[in-house]
Amino acid sequence: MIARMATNPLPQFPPGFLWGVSTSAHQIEGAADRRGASVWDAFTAEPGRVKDGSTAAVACDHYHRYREDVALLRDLGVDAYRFSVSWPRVNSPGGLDFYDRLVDALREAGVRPVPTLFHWDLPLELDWLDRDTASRFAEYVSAVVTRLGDRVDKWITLNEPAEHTLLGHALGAHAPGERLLFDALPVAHHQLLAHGLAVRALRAGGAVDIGIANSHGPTWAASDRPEDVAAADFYDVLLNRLFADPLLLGSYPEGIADLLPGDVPADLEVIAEPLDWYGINYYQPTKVGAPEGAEIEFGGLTLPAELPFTVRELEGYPVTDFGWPVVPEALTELLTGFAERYGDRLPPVVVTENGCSYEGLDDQERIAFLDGHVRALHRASEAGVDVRGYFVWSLLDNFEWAEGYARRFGLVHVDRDTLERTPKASYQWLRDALRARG
Ligand code: IFM
Repeated sequence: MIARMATNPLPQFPPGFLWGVSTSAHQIEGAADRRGASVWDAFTAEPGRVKDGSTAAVACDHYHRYREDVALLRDLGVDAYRFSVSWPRVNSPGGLDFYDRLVDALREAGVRPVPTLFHWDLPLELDWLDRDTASRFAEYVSAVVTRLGDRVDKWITLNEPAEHTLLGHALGAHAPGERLLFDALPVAHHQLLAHGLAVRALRAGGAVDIGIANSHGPTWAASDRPEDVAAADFYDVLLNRLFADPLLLGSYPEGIADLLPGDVPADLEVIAEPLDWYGINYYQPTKVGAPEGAEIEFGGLTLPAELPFTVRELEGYPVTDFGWPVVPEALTELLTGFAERYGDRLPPVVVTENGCSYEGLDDQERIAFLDGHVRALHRASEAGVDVRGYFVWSLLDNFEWAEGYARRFGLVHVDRDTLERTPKASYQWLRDALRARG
């Protein structure tokens, strides 16, 4: 049981540090009748794919209620709002008009818009196994920057290509529901290529402040046994280095490039376009051990026996309602480890997502979680990591992918029947803390 928190002021970060909150289009917008279908619409339509059988057709109806949500952001006092642009909506007539209105409303409210250009809702007719999807992405990005670039000055290309690859294409737990295991590697490569092409398209459109939101977490070996250490190292490659090395070092971890299609050295030049900042989504560390020769169930996933590792329960930490361990100090470890590994190739870092799922309006556990992670981030900053921002996931309770609406990550409660928004204790805490910072 986590004790009730006192509202301490937030630690002091260097000037210009951005406080923000994050959401994504498919998880909050609704208005599915005003956009084309995405892989997630097809996936949720298949019985048994989403735990509570729900879909995101209405979600939080943010499409129609965005003014109310912008007012919540203004009252919260955040500097920036990270949302995503729905590619299938942009492909539909008038689709960009919505983002035009949203960006204007945010600017009027004094909140900086920070769009993410892909957060998993791939147009249904496209497939990341197909290399051409990367070029299609760059065309779509050009259309978005042409329309919004006069009012948006901070951009994110992709959200968590690791999860989209691993959960969506390797393990089949997310859309498009493919279970290709290591044959999913081209999906990672094509997303990274799409990222590089998008950076070029954004710069050609005048953008100057470009990053990505990659998910990362420390990997802890289950023991010092060489087989556990080797398994943990392999997992670290899959979750962390496969997605960071090409961007920051211009190379893939050993052994990966041979498994990829196309002219990989030429693609790596595109992928490694310099970034203005590097976004990290952090939730938890993972304990990894040697394979045990049997299928295992972990965190709602079925991990096949042929994987060269197993994921183990991390004991001795409090857990969120989702069962995720709460380990703020692993955020410090992650960031100092990144600074060590990538040195001066690592641009300034922004935590583009961090948050937790808990029930209830008096969400003291969320306050403790956020407070602990902000302090862990501050320790990384004091240790010399150039940290420039922190975004809470999420503003609203929303559609948590294969979990449906059962997991509540919001600072603001959303009633599933009426869609009424009610700020939680954590919203008040963050608002007061942001005000107290002066
Ligand atoms: O809801 C997701 C988000 O879409 C991507 N990062 C993790 C969050 C919580 O699972």
